[in-house]
Amino acid sequence: MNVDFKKALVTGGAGFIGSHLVEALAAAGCEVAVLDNLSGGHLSNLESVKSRISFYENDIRQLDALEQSAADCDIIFHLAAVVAVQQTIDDPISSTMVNNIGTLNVLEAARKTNVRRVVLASSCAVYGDDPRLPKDESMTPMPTSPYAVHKLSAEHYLRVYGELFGLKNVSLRFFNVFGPRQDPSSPYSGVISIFMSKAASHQAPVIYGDGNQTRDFIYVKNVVKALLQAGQTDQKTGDVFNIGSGSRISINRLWELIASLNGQQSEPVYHSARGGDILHSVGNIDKARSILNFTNEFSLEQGLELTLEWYRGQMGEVGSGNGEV
Ligand code: UD2
Repeated sequence: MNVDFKKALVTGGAGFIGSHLVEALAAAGCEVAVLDNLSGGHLSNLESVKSRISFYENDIRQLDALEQSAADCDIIFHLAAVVAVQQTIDDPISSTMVNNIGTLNVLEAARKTNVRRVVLASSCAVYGDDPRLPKDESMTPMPTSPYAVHKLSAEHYLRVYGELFGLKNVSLRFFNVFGPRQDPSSPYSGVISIFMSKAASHQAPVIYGDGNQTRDFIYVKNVVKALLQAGQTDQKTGDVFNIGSGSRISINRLWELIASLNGQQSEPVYHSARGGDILHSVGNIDKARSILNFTNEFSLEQGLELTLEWYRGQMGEVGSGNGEV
């Protein structure tokens, strides 16, 4: 995909979503700076582009480091964050320093270095457990975790910087993103990463509750396309967009799909429902469709197939001592 900016900074660019974005930017001929403190990201995620990017091992809590890496950039994609919701509950103060002060630093760095645009990775978590479906951007957000508060307030900081300083910006509320490089190692990791690593080693997964709960899963490369399109939208500064597939499937069905792609017959093990889980979630993506021309190029099944292939490859590498899964 062509882009109309020459140099981009990606905060959190060594992470799961960030590294896919960095690859796409480099493929589009864009000069890319990556700032990442490697707390969740890995340099190995950037292996295929390492000779074509400038990497800064730094923290978004350091304004001077951000200013240095933002120099000459036309745009900042701000993805760096404490993304584990539980971590923001266990340690709200230090996670706020990263997610909120860090975001303010990104905006200040943009202002001071004359970066023209910022795109923020926000989250469907801002909707909280409002039972109305699908979630659309006109609903009043009702965060239920520090993480969701961080993302909502970050959206507002962007809007305010647009109004006060003319900094063009857009926030994208991602639904449940999945794909290669997503870390399956914590009980709070995305369900697809956990199911994939089980499938790759032919083990049965655990399903919490009856498995009829539903989610809107979106393949990471569809998210990258949304980020690139959002980076080129001027007319909607300060606006927010849902980025999902626009449809939902149950966790039971999800495992059936993965098991069948893997030629596996393992029955899941059922445990009691996870405290605080919402039952259903799906985003209305009409606004992104009409304003950002957003479409899901990869279907759920295609995404699952590509993801399974990657996790299987990682298992092979683990066997030979090189993998991270
Ligand atoms: C996401 C966030 C969560 C919180 C929530 C707010 C992630 C990974 N999780 O949770 O922290 O912000 O949104 O709405 O970003 N499940 C299983 N077996 C497993 C793992 C999960 O059955 O091994 C279930 C889980 O109980 C849930 C569903 O799968 O019902 C999806 O879980 P998830 O953690 O991937 O995503 P979600 O939307 O519940």
